[in-house]
Amino acid sequence: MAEFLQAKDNRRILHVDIDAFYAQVEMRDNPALRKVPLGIGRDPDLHHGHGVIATANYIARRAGVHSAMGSIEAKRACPNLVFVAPDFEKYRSISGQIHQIFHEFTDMIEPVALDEAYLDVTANKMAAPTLAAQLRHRIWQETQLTCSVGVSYNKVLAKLGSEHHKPNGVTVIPHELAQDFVLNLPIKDFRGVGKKTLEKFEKMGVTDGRDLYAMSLDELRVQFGSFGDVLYWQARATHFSPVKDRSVSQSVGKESTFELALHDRSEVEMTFKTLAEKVVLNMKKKKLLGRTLTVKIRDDDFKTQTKGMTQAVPFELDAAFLARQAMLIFDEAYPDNFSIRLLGLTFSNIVEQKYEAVSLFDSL
Ligand code: TTP
Ligand code: MG
Repeated sequence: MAEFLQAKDNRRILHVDIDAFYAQVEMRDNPALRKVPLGIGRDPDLHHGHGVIATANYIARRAGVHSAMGSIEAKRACPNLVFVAPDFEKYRSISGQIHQIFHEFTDMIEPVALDEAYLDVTANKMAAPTLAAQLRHRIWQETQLTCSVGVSYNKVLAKLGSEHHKPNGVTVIPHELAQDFVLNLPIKDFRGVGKKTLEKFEKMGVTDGRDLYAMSLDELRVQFGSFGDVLYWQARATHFSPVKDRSVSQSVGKESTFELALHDRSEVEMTFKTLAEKVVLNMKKKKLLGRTLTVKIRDDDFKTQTKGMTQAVPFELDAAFLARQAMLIFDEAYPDNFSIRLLGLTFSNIVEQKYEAVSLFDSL
């Protein structure tokens, strides 16, 4: 069955990941940093021992410095480590540049992080490895940054590919090599295998893809529940998750129409609350945020008004707050008597929550 499914998957997917992103940007902008071990984070000596390493250049990595390590620990591992505080504004703007380049190749893009995305290039006539080379060239041309790219027929294999020859490499995993590639993969490299799963596998004597392949689906389900299925199919180089194209989502909204026109302000208020709750739920499900909120009102004479509010930072996904904003606009448009046939609430200028998640590291 696995072989049959594999043969059906004719997609062409790239996974792109910038090498040591924040560190590479800082080395680009200050060449003196290229020859020293560099950690992006606050110097613990200047900040009362506080700070976390966001990333490190390859010189520092060889000394044992890595992402999410405390700055003190990093300094202990690498005493001459040079610290540079992160500049998120800069990284965000470079990320925007890179995502624009992605659009030269396809509109089916799933951003994963500021420096990382899946691209489905199935519709592009050119061969996928050629596209990978062109993409790397374009990114270098525009940003003077190197990246690694994995090319294959599913997302898991494309990601494994981009990790395979890091930094500054391309790895193509075509159908005929995929099964072998996965069989030889250390068990720790499979998607979703963290510390706990790894310990469990160690006890079971499972060390690589070949050992995993030998396990039955039932056995894997008993050990890992539904994650067992994921492992079973990964060992067979099969994974059908599509590239989730979030760039097409230009707006997320909801409208209500009324057979019997509304004349009562409290009914309007209640409707906006319900609409806001639905829109918020939908935005949360899709992990999106919006910078523009548009309120739509149509009355009995079919006069339709739309009013938008745009902010520099995305709106908080708080239904009560959004409903209040909508009411401000409504009260301005209809201070007295009214007869309302339609109310709507829509977010546009959509951004991914993941992009904003970078601010989690703002407190470094
Ligand atoms: P990664 O792509 O995971 O790491 P990287 O680009 O630094 O290194 P490489 O891809 O070559 O392995 O993450 C991208 C950026 O996200 C990274 O430069 C810094 C930031 N980041 C953190 O702030 N904290 C973290 O724990 C991780 C993993 C990344
Ligand atoms: Mg990276």
